[in-house]
Amino acid sequence: MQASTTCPYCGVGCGVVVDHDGAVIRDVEGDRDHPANFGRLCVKGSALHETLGSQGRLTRPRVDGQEVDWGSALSSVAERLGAVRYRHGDHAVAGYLSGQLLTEDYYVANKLFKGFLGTPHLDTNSRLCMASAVAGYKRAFGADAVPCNYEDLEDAELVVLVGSNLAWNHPVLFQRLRVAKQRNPLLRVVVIDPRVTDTCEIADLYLGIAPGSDARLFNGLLAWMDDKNRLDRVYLEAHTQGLDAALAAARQGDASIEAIAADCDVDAERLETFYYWFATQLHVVTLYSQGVNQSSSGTDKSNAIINCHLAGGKIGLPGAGPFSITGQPNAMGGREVGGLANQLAAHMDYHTPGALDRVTRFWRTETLTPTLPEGPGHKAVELFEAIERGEIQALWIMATNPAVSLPEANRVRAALAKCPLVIVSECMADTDLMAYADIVLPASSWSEKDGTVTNSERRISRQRGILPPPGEARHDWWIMVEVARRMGYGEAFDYRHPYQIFDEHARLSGFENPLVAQDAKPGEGFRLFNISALAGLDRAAYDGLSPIQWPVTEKAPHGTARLFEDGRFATPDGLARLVPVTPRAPQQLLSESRPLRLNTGRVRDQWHTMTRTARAPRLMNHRAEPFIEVHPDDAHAYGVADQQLARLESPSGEFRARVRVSKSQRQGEVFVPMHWTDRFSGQARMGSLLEAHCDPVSGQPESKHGAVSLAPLATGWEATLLVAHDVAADATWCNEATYWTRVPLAHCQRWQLAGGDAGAPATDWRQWLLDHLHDTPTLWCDDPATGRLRAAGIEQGRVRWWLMVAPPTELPGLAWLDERFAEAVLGKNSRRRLLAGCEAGEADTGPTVCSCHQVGQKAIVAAIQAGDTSVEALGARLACGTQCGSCIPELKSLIEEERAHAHSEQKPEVIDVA
Ligand SMILES: Nc1nc2c(c(=O)[nH]1)N[C@H]1C(S)=C(S)[C@@H](COP(=O)(O)OP(=O)(O)OC[C@H]3O[C@@H](n4cnc5c(=O)[nH]c(N)nc54)[C@H](O)[C@@H]3O)O[C@H]1N2
Ligand SMILES: Nc1nc2c(c(=O)[nH]1)N[C@H]1C(S)=C(S)[C@@H](COP(=O)(O)OP(=O)(O)OC[C@H]3O[C@@H](n4cnc5c(=O)[nH]c(N)nc54)[C@H](O)[C@@H]3O)O[C@H]1N2
Ligand code: SF4
Ligand SMILES: [Mo]
Repeated sequence: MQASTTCPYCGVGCGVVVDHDGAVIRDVEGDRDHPANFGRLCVKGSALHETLGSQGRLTRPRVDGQEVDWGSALSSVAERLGAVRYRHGDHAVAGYLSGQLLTEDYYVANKLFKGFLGTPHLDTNSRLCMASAVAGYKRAFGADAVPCNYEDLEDAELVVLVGSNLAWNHPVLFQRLRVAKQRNPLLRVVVIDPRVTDTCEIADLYLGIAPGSDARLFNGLLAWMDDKNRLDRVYLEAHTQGLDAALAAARQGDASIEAIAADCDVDAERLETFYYWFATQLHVVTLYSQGVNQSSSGTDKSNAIINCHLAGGKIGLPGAGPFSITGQPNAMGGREVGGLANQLAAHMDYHTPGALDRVTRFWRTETLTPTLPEGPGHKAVELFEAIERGEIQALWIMATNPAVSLPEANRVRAALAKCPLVIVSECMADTDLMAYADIVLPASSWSEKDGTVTNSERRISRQRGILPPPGEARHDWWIMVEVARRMGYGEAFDYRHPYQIFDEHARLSGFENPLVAQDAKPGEGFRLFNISALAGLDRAAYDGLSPIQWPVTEKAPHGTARLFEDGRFATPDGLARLVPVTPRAPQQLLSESRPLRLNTGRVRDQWHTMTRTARAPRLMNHRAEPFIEVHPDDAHAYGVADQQLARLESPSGEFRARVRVSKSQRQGEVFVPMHWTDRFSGQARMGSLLEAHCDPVSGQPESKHGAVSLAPLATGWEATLLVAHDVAADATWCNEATYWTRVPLAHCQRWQLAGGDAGAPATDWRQWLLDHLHDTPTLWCDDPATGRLRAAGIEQGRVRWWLMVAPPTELPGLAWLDERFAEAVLGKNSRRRLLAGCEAGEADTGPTVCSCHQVGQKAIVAAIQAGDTSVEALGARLACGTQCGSCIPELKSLIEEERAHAHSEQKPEVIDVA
């Protein structure tokens, strides 16, 4: 059977067609009819079916560590929340949500916490993600509204990517842009990012700016446009306010190209080329993401960008606009229902005139004590500080993991440990957060839950429930509805299906909301977010809902592709605002003891804390271990080498990982992935390194600009241990390892270990095996001179474990070894070669580059050396890059690297100033 739904990962929001039998999803493919992806999927999307299954799922509620039935779990939640409210007041209760909840879940949570529990302290992980973009849009347009759509990227003459690694994090959009560029050779792409990323593959110009210098760069652009008479005076006059103040701020200090180039640490000629391109093209899209948002001046950075668009009239047209791309599948939906602590509901803030009264009447909370909270609640970082201070006594967390993803994560953990009541709604059994939960509620997951999500271009799509949830897992909205009932709010939460919640959400969006701002009667407030034409859908219509872009109103029943086409904005006077911006440096200060700028972000094949992507072994091969990317000069200066272990330190924590020396990194900066948690590695949580400095307007933490020291991690040995999945080992080896990381493979677990002190007596590995695996080796081969050793345990013909004591660079073909764990009885040949680790003639192909076809780096390099010097030739020989296309940038850079290698050691140039 086939069913169509939406991908649960990134904000591109691709349509997915699944092939299933009602119990298992056998395959997934891109939905050709979905306007976000037209049939394409990236590697994460196409591996979705490999991440499902009941293994590892939470299947029963737990209270104080005891499994209980739903009745008692829900009563415990209701009673304990009630007790905290009674003793400490409504404001002692808080919720922390996520852009991975569906809109219907989000709506119920917002209504329950703000409307009925009477607490404003409901925030979401979107605070760490989109808050600055939201604040920037609101300051400029009077509403949190993304003006553009995906076609605009294709229709543009210039696409500027600022702080976005589109190739890895929004791969399908990247592919759309690549195709658009092939079709229209005049379409230019500029990448502005301190790191040379795979996104640079399609860049005509790359500006490797100093971290945090974006506002200076865009201020400079505004001043330059004015100097060169490139402002759109007609547009400015008719549709905006604030130009003079914005220009005055932009001209502070020295606004010469040379001075700006020096502050941003880029070449002046390149900078001016960018300014020239931007100023002379009308159809410009600036797409920005976490390099802009995750900054202590993120809101100003986004307004500096928006200012330039307004000043050039480059907005409200096909192929033009400032486009904040969203990260999570439903970051937008959360913003729409009002899930951020400074929002009330449905694009109304607490201070929006008439909003409190309107929402009170709509939710019918006027007879309740308490009434709606009167002002905003704590934003994420403040929320956990309030927990630390003991002001918040009860916290309900849904679909996010603050113990990993917040800055000063160790402090967050201490606060959670102290909090008297922590309730966690989660799909997976084993996450870092579970240790802090008093009540654990098993939630249904993607492919099981029903509802809607909104993608980056305001497009609402259905996620459809296809399989039954495992065990007793329940939908998030259902869990909240049952708690609300037990607290006496049954009437207001009388939902039996998400379509009813969606209907109420749609009605609220249109409640006392005139279609045009100027038509507002007294007491009515205009909100751009309006989907009133979707109110009243019955279950069948809701189930069949096609993707549609808001606003969806009587005036625009088929949705709205682009906003502000008429030049009217959502401010009271209809004018957009240019905002004066004074650039500020990152708040985490570099010093002699913390000399390096810490950048953090994503890798292509992983999703956040890896609870889902680590279940698909093929997604683990691209970057199998946590890493520290460092410039060769810094590697030299700090005494670390490629593939060695190293550690980063800051006052709040430590991070241990493997070094990747790379010229794509600027000198003085290091990059680490955000994904690894204590489930997967000993000490590789980036959140523990960062200080919690936030943007003063949006409250978004500065997650991209830490300050750390770097040093080698000295150990006496390194080892790789493979263990069959069904060996009951409790990983005691982690306790004494200086470094460990776990990599799920298809048929075994791979453990990468390091320990001992340099120069200490050699480890007795036979004893080690006895202690940790309670086994003696069947095969053994060692070299006392070098300390290298390989051993394996075989039981009744089956491989149980395999050990190599040597650096992992000496690992023989892992894929072959993994396969051996699947052999019921090890063949004679396999047994003979087990320690060597490969079939004769079958060499290790290296780390995976193409995850779809499992093609490794070594195999690709060998093919390039043999003359396959184009992506097409590599595809023809090895099939790499021929399915989802996510690895094409990496293939190209391997080709480049080999070429550079051939022409002596040169920095690969991705820059071509046309
Ligand atoms: N594979 C994968 N894709 C994802 C996700 C995932 O976990 N994995 N998560 C999704 C989510 S929730 C999000 S929010 C998006 C994020 O998508 P992106 O924003 O593209 O992701 P990041 O890797 O966090 O950061 C982007 C870039 O910002 C750069 N940067 C750092 N500091 C600065 C600066 O000061 N100025 C500029 N201009 N750039 C800077 C970094 O070097 C990095 O390359 O990805 C979504 N897509
Ligand atoms: N240093 C640094 N820190 C960062 C970032 C960075 O770039 N650098 N990025 C920030 C950004 S942009 C983001 S979005 C956050 C992401 O950080 P988190 O939100 O903490 O990470 P996830 O792993 O996505 O957590 C989602 C959890 O919800 C569970 N889950 C999934 N679906 C459901 C569901 O339907 N219901 C329930 N109840 N649970 C579900 C998953 O198993 C998982 O445990 O990290 C932020 N932190
Ligand atoms: S681009 Fe994003 S939404 Fe599309 S398949 Fe990949 S992860 Fe899913
Ligand atoms: Mo995000």
